[in-house]
Amino acid sequence: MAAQIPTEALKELKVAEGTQPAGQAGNSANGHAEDAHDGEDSEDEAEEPSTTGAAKKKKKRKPKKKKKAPTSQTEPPRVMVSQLFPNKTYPKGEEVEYLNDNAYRTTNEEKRHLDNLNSEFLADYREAAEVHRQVRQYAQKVIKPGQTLTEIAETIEDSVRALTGHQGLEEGDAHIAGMGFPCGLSLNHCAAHYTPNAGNKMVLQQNDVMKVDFGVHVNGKIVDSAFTMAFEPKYDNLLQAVREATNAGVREAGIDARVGEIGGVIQEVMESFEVEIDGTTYPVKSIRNLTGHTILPYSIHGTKAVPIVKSNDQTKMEEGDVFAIETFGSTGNGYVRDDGEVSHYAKVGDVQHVDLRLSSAKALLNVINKNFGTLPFCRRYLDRLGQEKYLLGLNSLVQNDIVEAYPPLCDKKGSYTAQYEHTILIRPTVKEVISRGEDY
Ligand SMILES: [Co+2]
Repeated sequence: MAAQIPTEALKELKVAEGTQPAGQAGNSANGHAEDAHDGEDSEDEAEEPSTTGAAKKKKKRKPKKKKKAPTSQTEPPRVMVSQLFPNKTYPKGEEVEYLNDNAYRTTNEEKRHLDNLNSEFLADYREAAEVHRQVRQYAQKVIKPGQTLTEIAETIEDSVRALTGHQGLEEGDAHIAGMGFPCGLSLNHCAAHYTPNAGNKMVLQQNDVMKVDFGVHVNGKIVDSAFTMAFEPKYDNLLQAVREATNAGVREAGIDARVGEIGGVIQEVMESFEVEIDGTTYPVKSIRNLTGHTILPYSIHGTKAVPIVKSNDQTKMEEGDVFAIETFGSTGNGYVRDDGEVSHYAKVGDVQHVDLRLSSAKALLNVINKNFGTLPFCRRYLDRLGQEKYLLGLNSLVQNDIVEAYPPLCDKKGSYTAQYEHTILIRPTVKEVISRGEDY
């Protein structure tokens, strides 16, 4: 889920505008990102059924990998991930060792001890990440033009709830595990925070570019990860630019890294690409008022931002931080505005007591507290809890700054935008790209 920079703050940060020349940094960076990714896949996720003659003859042979690969998952996915990986032996994400001044951390006793203290936190995060991977890989297989956005959102959300084992229909259940935030399905010039509300009949088209951005949480540990789907090869360069920009951001992240500099590297990679769509060539621009962000327990947007353009923000990444590294590329202005009907909301964390005069607002706040707390939700989630005629109450909670509305964020009409996003843990000993998969 994207974080947005207010226009005033953007001016203060003196972010760089316009395209940068295609630099070497971008190219070499891309190579590294690919290498790291490939290595990880074969190590942690690839399942290699050995089919040598000798192995076949034996009636029983020991599985090559100690981890059970998720081959017994169903289609659609309905088997709890906790059953596929007993005793919480969830797959690791991509572990990347720290460099230079921080290289000592890999083997340092004190850092390893600190890391061990977090084993429950890690298990929750790895479970949520495995749910995300299994659901998104199924989604990538079955989502096709001709389906309604409502169908697509429900395919993803029903699968997430089944794999976490929490349907979220009883009070408090969605708080244990389930959707970390609503499944965003933003099309074309819209970059983020669009999901259908009740009655939406929109159908995915062959020519569409769709950002699929959903969160999975286990005990409040939210995995925030997104990808882009397109069905026409003309968009390939746009998607590649953004995928590589996100990988560059993931690679640059680490203890003591300054977020403004990471933004510069992301921008350089992103803006080294151009894309030809229907006979017109467009430079790919980083969307300068969208950012990555820290993630806190039950809170999708922490206090630190990771810009996707060069900026003078000197904020450092620190041990223990969890970051969503997300980048957005656009063929339009590289700037988004609020546009259209709101679907996404979240209760504000540090809200002081307000005397609500509207009884429907009071009742709705009670429902939000008991089901979502500060986790983002959408109107469809209120519908499935049986809530009716709640808009007046919901708007009142927004007016009173108790609930924040997250309207769709769109670039100029006719443009195309893409997004890729990973969640990374800045562990004491190592950086873990928790949401890394074979797909992205
Ligand atoms: Co996000």
